Amino acid sequence: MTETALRICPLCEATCGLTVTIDDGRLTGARGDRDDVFSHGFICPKGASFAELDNDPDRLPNPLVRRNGVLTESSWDEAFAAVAEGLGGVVDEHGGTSVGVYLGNPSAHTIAGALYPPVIIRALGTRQVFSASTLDQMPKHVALGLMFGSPVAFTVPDLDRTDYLVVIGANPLVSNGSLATAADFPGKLRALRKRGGKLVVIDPARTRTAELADQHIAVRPGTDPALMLAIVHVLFDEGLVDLGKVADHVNGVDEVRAVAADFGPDIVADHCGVAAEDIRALAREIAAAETAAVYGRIGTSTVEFGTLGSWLVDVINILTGNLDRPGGAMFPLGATAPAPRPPKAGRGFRIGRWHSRVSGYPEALSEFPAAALAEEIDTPGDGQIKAMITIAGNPVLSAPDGDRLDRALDSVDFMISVDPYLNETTRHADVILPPPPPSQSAHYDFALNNLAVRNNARYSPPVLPAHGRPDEPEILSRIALLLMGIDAEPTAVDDQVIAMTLAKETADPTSPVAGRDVAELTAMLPQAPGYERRLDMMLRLGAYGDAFGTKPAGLTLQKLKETPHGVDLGPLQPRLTEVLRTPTGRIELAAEPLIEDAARLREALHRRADRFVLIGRRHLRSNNSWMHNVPALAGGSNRCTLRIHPEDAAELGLTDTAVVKGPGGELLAPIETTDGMRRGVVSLPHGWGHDRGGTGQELAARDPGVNVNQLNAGNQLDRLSGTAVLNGIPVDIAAPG
Ligand SMILES: Nc1nc2c(c(=O)[nH]1)N[C@H]1C(S)=C(S)[C@@H](COP(=O)(O)OP(=O)(O)OC[C@H]3O[C@@H](n4cnc5c(=O)[nH]c(N)nc54)[C@H](O)[C@@H]3O)O[C@H]1N2
Ligand SMILES: Nc1nc2c(c(=O)[nH]1)N[C@H]1C(S)=C(S)[C@@H](COP(=O)(O)OP(=O)(O)OC[C@H]3O[C@@H](n4cnc5c(=O)[nH]c(N)nc54)[C@H](O)[C@@H]3O)O[C@H]1N2
Ligand code: SF4
Ligand SMILES: [Mo]
Repeated sequence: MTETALRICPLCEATCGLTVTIDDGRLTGARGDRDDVFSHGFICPKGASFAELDNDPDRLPNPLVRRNGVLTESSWDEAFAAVAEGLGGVVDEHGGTSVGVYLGNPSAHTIAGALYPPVIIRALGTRQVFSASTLDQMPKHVALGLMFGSPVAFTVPDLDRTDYLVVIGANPLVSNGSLATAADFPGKLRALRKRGGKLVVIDPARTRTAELADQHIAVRPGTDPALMLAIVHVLFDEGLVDLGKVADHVNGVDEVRAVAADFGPDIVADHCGVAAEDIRALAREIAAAETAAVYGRIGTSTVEFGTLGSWLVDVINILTGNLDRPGGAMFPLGATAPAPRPPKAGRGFRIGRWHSRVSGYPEALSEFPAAALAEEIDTPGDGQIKAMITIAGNPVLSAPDGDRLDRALDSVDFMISVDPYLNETTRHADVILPPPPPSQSAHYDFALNNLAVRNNARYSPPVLPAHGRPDEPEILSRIALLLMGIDAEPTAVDDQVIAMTLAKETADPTSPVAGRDVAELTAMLPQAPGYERRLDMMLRLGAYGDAFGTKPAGLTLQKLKETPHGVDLGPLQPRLTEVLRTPTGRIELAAEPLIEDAARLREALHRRADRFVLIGRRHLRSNNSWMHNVPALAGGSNRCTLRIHPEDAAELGLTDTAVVKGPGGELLAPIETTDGMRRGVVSLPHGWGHDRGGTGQELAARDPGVNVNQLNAGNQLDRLSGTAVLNGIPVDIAAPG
């Protein structure tokens, strides 16, 4: 008999609601849930292959434990015993601070990834913390922190209401959007144009998003900060600055004007490869639009001046009066975010509170650069990483210089990977603890709901039973308990967090539960898995919550369960004063680290242009490194090819393949000529290079592709955020010979 169930898709940031079909206890299909309050039936090819991905025969059903050098299937008890012995041994000998932790991208999409890694890191007391953030959005965090005092005060474009959208270095028609959670991003862009709005895309490649746009500006890679400063220059120069409603909350406007003075359109035009007149026209149009939003993503982030670029996106939003107003760039308010408190001065945000051991990189958000992981493992000395825990990550392919990391991981005393697959990274583990597939896991978007272009809350309980297999919350809790030396049920971790949180909330006079009794509140949480108890607590303490009974109409987990298609919490609302946490209580438009970095950028304007620069791209039917093993997503065109302009290819005498040489290595890739590439710019996707052996992804290994990150030496970082430069890498291209 065919049954159906609802499940939010965890495969990208769009968080679409799916209706999955189940036959005989197995997932057999997935379609968009038309009644989902957020996605209204939208689905992409990845979501449509949810059942295949879930059933992938190469997913590990049981833990693997290294015995006599060989990863061998074991029981869960044996695996946890091996963790206790191996990790315990390293901690006893070298301390918890010698354990490195790497958190990968799917951690942002799972309940487990949101709730448990902080507990593990705290239990270890380690500062050797790394994540995919420094291969991705860390520049945005740092820019937000410096400007608003909170590194998670995300601004997102109000897609449904804007009249003018500038997309810089993002390709939402393929990625389905990032740091702006919007199911059916493509549909929202079409709707914008249909209602008479304008879409401008700034990207060195003519992407699908650029093809949809009214205007495509093919900027030279890595030069957007200069381009944006030129826009700022024009805004000041032509008297177009109008801060609108936020005018009384901004410091530093004059300093920004002074910085931009050096970046006139005529000065940056050559550097950016964009005509000065086009820059002026763009500035005038943004200023003149009824409402406008500038939105930047990977192309503004994983570049040399990533933090500057991320900052300037919002500088333009602010100077044109578009921050915090409908149709502009707004602050979402997720249902599990703490309920807004009265405005207050914060402690401000700082980077570099401590520095990495080997290269002295500043921490950002208590993390070191992922690009520095290998050196922290393979450089002997005090504080060297002796053991590793990877959770939902594949840094051997996703971070620069995978060969070095490959060797480094091989050398640690002990390594645990929490991952469903045996892959390029996890093959080095001594114990792999595989979480069950998504169908057997509950889902709530703790992180992404705070980035949604419309506020909403949706919860999916597990669709299928896990048959006695521990879920990921339990796996991570058991690791945490081992480290804390506590012999208790896994839910003890949740109980501890709940006790701590409620103690703090009840003692806070501005909390919705100020002065109440912790025991009474705890008793109101459901008899349910620990993560559900925590979710219920967070919802009830949140902006829309029932405040533990004081607001009976408010949200609880029970209410979410009764509304399986989700609760719509309405369009984004202005809320600047709630989010500001700078010491002055105002937006710091000209924070010192940014102004200093702008001076470095001024120097870079005169740098000689490289013959070729490499950028990345994504594929609609892929996701970073881990979806190349699903038949429905494999094959077809646009796989791991080097895209190059036909005239560049002809000049170099390229026919089928090209040798690409970068600062960190060289590789041979099949070429694909297209006039959609800017001359002098080539692109290769990441997440490929499945030819290392010893992995368990049979299909992926058959069509391995090449690892673009091997071209990267790993020492080029955005200075402020420690984010690896993954776009705009100088390369030499030649015919094989
Ligand atoms: N050159 C270049 N490199 C890039 C990028 C680029 O644009 N260009 N992009 C960067 C970006 S934006 C990112 S986010 C990173 C990603 O970097 P990573 O997060 O390190 O890599 P992924 O390929 O996303 O690996 C995800 C891992 O999680 C596992 N996994 C899947 N589902 C689950 C789950 O439910 N639980 C657990 N525990 N594990 C799971 C998969 O098997 C896989 O091993 O790559 C970065 N690397
Ligand atoms: N199908 C699919 N969806 C995904 C992923 C995937 O791998 N596949 N990955 C997910 C992840 S982890 C993330 S972080 C998001 C990323 O989401 P997006 O940022 O929307 O995705 P990208 O395709 O990396 O888009 C970056 C764009 O920047 C352009 N670019 C490169 N360098 C520059 C530059 O210097 N300046 C400018 N202006 N543009 C530049 C590239 O040509 C590219 O079109 O996508 C997510 N969604
Ligand atoms: S767009 Fe993202 S969330 Fe939606 S179905 Fe596709 S992969 Fe899933
Ligand atoms: Mo990402």
